[in-house]
Amino acid sequence: MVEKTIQIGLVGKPSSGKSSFFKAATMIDVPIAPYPFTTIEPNVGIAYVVKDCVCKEFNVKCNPRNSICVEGKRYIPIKLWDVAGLVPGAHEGRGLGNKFLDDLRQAECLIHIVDTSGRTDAEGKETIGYDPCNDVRFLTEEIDLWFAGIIEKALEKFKRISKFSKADLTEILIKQLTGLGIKKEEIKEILERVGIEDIRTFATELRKISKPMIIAANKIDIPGAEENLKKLKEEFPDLTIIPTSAAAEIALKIASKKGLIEYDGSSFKIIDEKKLTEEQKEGLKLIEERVLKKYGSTGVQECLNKAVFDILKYIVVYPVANADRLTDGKGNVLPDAFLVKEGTTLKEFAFTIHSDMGERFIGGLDARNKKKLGADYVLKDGDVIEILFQKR
Ligand SMILES: Nc1nc2c(ncn2[C@@H]2O[C@H](COP(=O)(O)OP(=O)(O)OP(=O)(O)O)[C@@H](O)[C@H]2O)c(=O)[nH]1
Ligand SMILES: [Mg+2]
Repeated sequence: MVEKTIQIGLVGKPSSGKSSFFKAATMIDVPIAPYPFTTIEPNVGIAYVVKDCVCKEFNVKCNPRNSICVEGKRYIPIKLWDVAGLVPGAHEGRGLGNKFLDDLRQAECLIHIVDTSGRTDAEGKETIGYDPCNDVRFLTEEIDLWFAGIIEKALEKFKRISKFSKADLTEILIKQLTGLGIKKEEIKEILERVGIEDIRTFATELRKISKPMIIAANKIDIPGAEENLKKLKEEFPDLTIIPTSAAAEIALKIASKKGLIEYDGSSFKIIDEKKLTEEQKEGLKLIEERVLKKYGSTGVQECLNKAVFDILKYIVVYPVANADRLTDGKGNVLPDAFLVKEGTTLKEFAFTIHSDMGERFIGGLDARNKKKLGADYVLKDGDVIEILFQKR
């Protein structure tokens, strides 16, 4: 199987809470500290997006292979990247520069972790009354300038080659931009629409299609953050902005792991009051009041789900080898949950499972109604499908 794992990058200024978000989502212990540039080398780990599993509807007990099912919820793995902090002027080498963003070439979407408390400045140093709207502006600009740097290299190459032989700018651009997940047609379209005379404009357009960004308005638990969240929403009405508290999510997950609380993602129950210290009780009370009751959750899982399902427009499809029994060849019930792009056809899906399956494709069977499906059938979210193909 050549299933490609979706990759998501966490970006933001130093101390905004990228590593905290990473730890909250992956439960991998990484260094977290209240001073800038705690992270230098990137961290990469597995996080999950969550959707209701179809096992409930089919009234079966599933045996997931490529994913996990907990109480009727399917957890499907994605890859998360936590990188160093970006500061204004990073493209000129300030801070740690922006070279490390090359680790994010494969990321399909970026989550910009913003410190909404207003208690850190543009460089991640402690302050008061800082306006986080600044961070959205400068970070977008730094990402654009990272793209512009890559494009500039392509242009230099084009000029160099042009001196000796005929050079194809589009081809060179495609090569330089590989890994950024940009299609040839998209590059051509932008070249026609905005040209490349102004590298910045070209870079911005490319960034918009290849690295959509959502905002995690983090540290929402800190007093004063609520007003800043309002400001962010007013200033950037077109952006998806989700209030988060990475610190609260870490605390809740750890308390749940230790058996101190039962945590279901939106609320918690204390298992035994006596097991908790006064400090722990106080901490949990604050999380309840400032985060869960106000915003419904810590927002960490919501960010990942929004990025994958709403922004990138993936749907979940369950391939099975037997549409009656809902099993794979080994008898596992609903073994795999695949993330596929909205608009994917059945035949394209067959190819992503296995090139052999695509080449020998005959058709499909919808496990819900046993109807036959053709090559051009467009997959729907929650489809359970047996793919029929010529056996060797
Ligand atoms: N109150 C509160 N503090 C947070 C939250 N998220 C992170 N912090 C704190 O903010 C500080 C910086 O967090 P990190 O996760 O190390 O930030 P970072 O963005 O990875 O920082 P660099 O690696 O230096 O770029 C730490 O003291 C965290 O405990 C949150 O949601 N609420
Ligand atoms: Mg960090």
